[in-house]
Amino acid sequence: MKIAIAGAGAMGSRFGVMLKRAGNDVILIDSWAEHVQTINQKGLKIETDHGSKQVEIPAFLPQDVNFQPELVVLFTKSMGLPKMLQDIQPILTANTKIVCLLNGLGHIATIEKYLNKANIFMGVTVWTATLLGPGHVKLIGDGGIEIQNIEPTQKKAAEEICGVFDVAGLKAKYSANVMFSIWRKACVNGTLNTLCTLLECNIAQFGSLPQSDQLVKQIVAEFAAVAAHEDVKLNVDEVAAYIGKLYDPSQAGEHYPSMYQDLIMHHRLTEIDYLNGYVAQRAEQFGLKTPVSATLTELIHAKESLLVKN
Ligand code: NAD
Ligand code: AOT
Repeated sequence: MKIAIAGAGAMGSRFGVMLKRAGNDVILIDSWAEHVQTINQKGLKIETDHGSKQVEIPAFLPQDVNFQPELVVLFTKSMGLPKMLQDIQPILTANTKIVCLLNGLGHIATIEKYLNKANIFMGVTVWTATLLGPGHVKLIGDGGIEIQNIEPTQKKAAEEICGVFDVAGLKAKYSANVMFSIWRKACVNGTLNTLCTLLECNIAQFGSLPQSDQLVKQIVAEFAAVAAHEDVKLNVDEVAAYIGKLYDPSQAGEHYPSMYQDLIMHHRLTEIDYLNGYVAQRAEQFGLKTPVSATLTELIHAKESLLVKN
């Protein structure tokens, strides 16, 4: 299948490498010129549990792409999504399918401004990846994907996309309720990404703190209250238990969340406004109180003011 990865940082590189290895015709699209140039000149350098490797995979700046993909996999950060959707308009046809696996809330409304519902497939992933520098990523650990069509007639197409990912070893499953999956993953990120970034620790270190259970439950309860107003039912204890299992080093314990990578490692802006910030903002619209999410959002923005270079 002809596949374009739109946003080829840590996760886009992982998906690009695995889909190409399975025999697909894959290109990477990214607006970071040094990254694109390094990949084209030296290959993409990947660090795995079995050592280091160079993978040849064509990379393009958005304005230079001359390729008509059957499938586009979106992997920008949330803030970069509208610009990427705008930039790839020239390569999309009426039949191009787009899969969005970004973390965060509110992306469907953004994507619907650029594409028909029938072409949009939403999902979440628990794969992880780390960007070490231009053209250089670390891909360790195991993962999975859940995907669903958002237009009821497109179930078969969603199952076919799951098949393409699955054959590539990406462990994809059709989700019967992707909005639930998206909200539950947002709870993972709204707790672990935000708190590991403020506390400057990895997931296992956070999980070992005496405060971890109570903090997670408070945040998940706020997410659940807002989710209920969007017709998604989250069970706070079930979601907190799901998060608690990730502390184990055999799960995601050794992972430094992408928000930590952005702010602490690279002094870049974070996705907070699409996680706790989204919840705090929607709560206000619904007349709900979510003080923990509101304060965490302000704390991350304050830390961005201290660390992000202009
Ligand atoms: P990333 O930051 O690695 O890549 C996103 C974009 O940022 C790319 O376009 C990349 O080129 C650009 N970028 C990165 N460093 C740059 C630099 N120094 N200068 C200029 N541009 C730079 O993002 P990611 O971690 O792959 O995340 C993509 C999406 O997947 C996000 O929504 C994230 O929350 C989600 N996600 C990430 C992980 C993870 O482990 N990283 C896991 C699950 C979901
Ligand atoms: C993660 N991490 O989603 C994935 O880093 O943004 C991220 C992310 C799966 C399980 C636990 C954490």
